[in-house]
Parts: sequence; C-alpha cells; structure tokens
Amino acid sequence: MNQDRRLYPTGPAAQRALVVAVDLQDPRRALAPELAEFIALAKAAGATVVGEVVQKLAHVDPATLVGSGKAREIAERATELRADVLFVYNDLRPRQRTNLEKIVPLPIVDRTMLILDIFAQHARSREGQLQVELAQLRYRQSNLIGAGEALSRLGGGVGTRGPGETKLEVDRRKIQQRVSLLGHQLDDVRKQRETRRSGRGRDPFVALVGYTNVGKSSLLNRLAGSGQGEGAFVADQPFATLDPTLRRAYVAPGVNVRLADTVGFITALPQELVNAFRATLEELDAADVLVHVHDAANPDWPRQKASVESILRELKLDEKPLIDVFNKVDRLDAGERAALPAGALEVSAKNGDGIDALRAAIAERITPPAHAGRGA
Ligand SMILES: Nc1nc2c(ncn2[C@@H]2O[C@H](COP(=O)(O)OP(=O)(O)OP(=O)(O)O)[C@@H](O)[C@H]2O)c(=O)[nH]1
Ligand SMILES: [Mg+2]
Repeated sequence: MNQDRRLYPTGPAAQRALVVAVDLQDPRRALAPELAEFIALAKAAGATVVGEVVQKLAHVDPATLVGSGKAREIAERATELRADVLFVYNDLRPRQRTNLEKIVPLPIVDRTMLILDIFAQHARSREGQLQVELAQLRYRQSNLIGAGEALSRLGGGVGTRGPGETKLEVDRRKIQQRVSLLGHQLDDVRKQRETRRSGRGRDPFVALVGYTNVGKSSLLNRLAGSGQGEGAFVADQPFATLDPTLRRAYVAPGVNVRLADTVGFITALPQELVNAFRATLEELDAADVLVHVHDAANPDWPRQKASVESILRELKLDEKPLIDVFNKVDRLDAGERAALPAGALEVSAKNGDGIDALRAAIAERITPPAHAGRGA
C-alpha cells in the first residue's frame, strides 16, 4: 500500500470510517445496491466501516447535505464509535463540505476521493500513477480541498511560500505547478508508448470491458492460457486492474488476436478519472471487437450492464461490434442459469466452461479482412 499517494491523511492503522448517505428515494436509482458498492469501495481502500447513517430526504440540504440537526447527530455517533473519518456517499458541494466539517470535525471523504484513493494504491505503471495523481489534483482544484500533507512533501520547501500567502493560496499554486509538471511527464510517457506500439503485429485487437470485479482479468488469463503467477493480476476487490495488459490469444486455427484487459467501470465513474484515463480508454477505439463481461453471479448485473453501456456511449464506443458474455456461471444453479437472457454466452473463467464457444464467437466477429490469408 502506498501511503504517500493517498488523497486523505491517514495513520498507520486502518481508519475507522462512519458511512453517511442521503437517500433521495429515487425510484429509478435505488440506494441499496449503490450503498453496498460504496461500502465495498471503503473496504477496498483499507478502511474499517464502524457504522452507517442513512438519512431519507426529498432533497439534499444545500448547506450541510444532511441538515444541521442530522449533522449534529452524526457528530455524536462519530464520537461514540470512535470514528476518525467520514465517508459520504452523495456528491458534496464545496460549501456543504465546509459546513459539514464544522459540525463533524473529521476529514470527509466522498465517493470520488475513495475511488481515486483505490486507484492510487493500485496503479503500477508510471503512466497509471501519473494519471491518478493528475486526477486527484484536478479533483482537489475543482472542489477547493486543501493540498494536505502528501502534496507539501512533494517539492515545496524553501522559496515556495511567497509573502502574505494564505495556506490555501499556497496549496493552489503548488497544485497548479504540479498539475502542469504531471501533464508534461504524461506526454513523454505516452510518446514512448506510441513508439513501442508502432512496432507491434497486426493481429485483430479484442478488448475486454465491463464493470469492476466481474472477472475480466481472469478471462484474459483463461483465453491467453496464462499459468499461475504469470498472468494478469486477479483479486476479489474493485479496481484490481488499472494498467492495461495486452496478451496474445488463440481463437481459431491460424487466428490469434491481441487481447486487452482494461480498467473496470463503475456507476458514475468520476469525471476526473474519465479525463485522466482518456488516453488509455481511447485505445479501445482501436478494438475490432469489444467483449463485454458480466458477473452472472451478482444479482446486480443488469444495473452494472446498463452503467457500462452508458459509459461506452459516452466514449463513443457503442457502435463497435460487441459480444456480451456472462461469467462466473459455475456459481449458478440450473434455475439461475435458465433465468439468464436467452442465447447468452455463458462462461466460467474459473473452470473453463464455455470458453471454446467464446473463442468461436470472437473468431466469427473479427472482420474478414483482418484475418484474410491467415487460414490454417
Ligand atoms: N467463481 C468464479 N469466480 C470468478 C470467475 N472469474 C473471476 N472470478 C473471481 O472474481 C474476482 C474478480 O476477478 P478479476 O478477474 O480480478 O475481475 P476484474 O473484472 O478483472 O476486476 P477489476 O480489475 O478489479 O475490475 C476474483 O476473486 C476472481 O477469482 C469465475 O468464472 N467463477
Ligand atoms: Mg482486472
């Protein structure tokens, strides 16, 4: 775990988090599955969730999000539970954040910060790390959140503090300097990657996409025949994969494809992340086929599917040939399998079921010119 890149101050021990959510009782967007997902994110970030406060409201309170009475109640709960951080599910305006912090004297972490924090912990490649840091700083800029410990350790030092500057002004100036430096460094890293790429072969390009934790990396390993230890990283946690992995995979006699694993999607993917990862996501544009992976064992898969589809639309990738694949069917009984959409491609990355059918489906969707002359 890399503490230095974390977005909010943290001690060596796991943080005790009190989760706060406003339930707007929107019939089109139920709170329960999203709140469960938020709590999973909190755990993936390394926190211990010590309590949950859900406030039902018709509208969020413009001043404090939850209302000042509820805020005082939250402050009491936080003391009782010895919480040291507040995880707030709903989007917070800067003013709501400041007001809430006055009543509940704890650092406030919102959903975007949580996701960015997990990304910061999981990024391995230089490009991934630069992209995440840039996203974090842009988020701070647009939400007027102070730079905190982590940033003052970067550069800073003698000569950075001009006469009469307030803490926030210094923070802003440092953030701005760091943002432009990161931008330049990212350009360099990307240029190097372009050079490496141009030397690559011309096998058709297939990209695995889907909600986070559905089994994309497991499928990549299965399709590419990676053995234990040499394959893409697999873990039961959101955003295990941040850095795109590319492998060669066999799909039919004489037909190989370049197979890419990608960062998982999530409902309301923070805009800062979409922007920061745009270059990586734009590579999907070069795909001949997208394989959209679903977690058939998660009852929430229809919501996840819709959310991925809307992100694909946003990225203008909705016109691409796409294969829907239902993974983890080893966890379903016969009745549950029968309830999946008719004709669904059912696979298990775990035991290999349905993988041949998936290979055949990919081979069929690859446009003929892409593998003309490569027949067995
Ligand atoms: N039972 C079962 N579990 C699976 C299957 N495929 C993946 N898993 C498990 O699901 C979890 C997530 O798998 P990953 O391959 O890391 O999922 P991912 O989509 O790459 O996730 P992110 O990179 O975090 O977005 C791991 O615990 C896997 O072992 C499957 O076919 N059956
Ligand atoms: Mg993965």
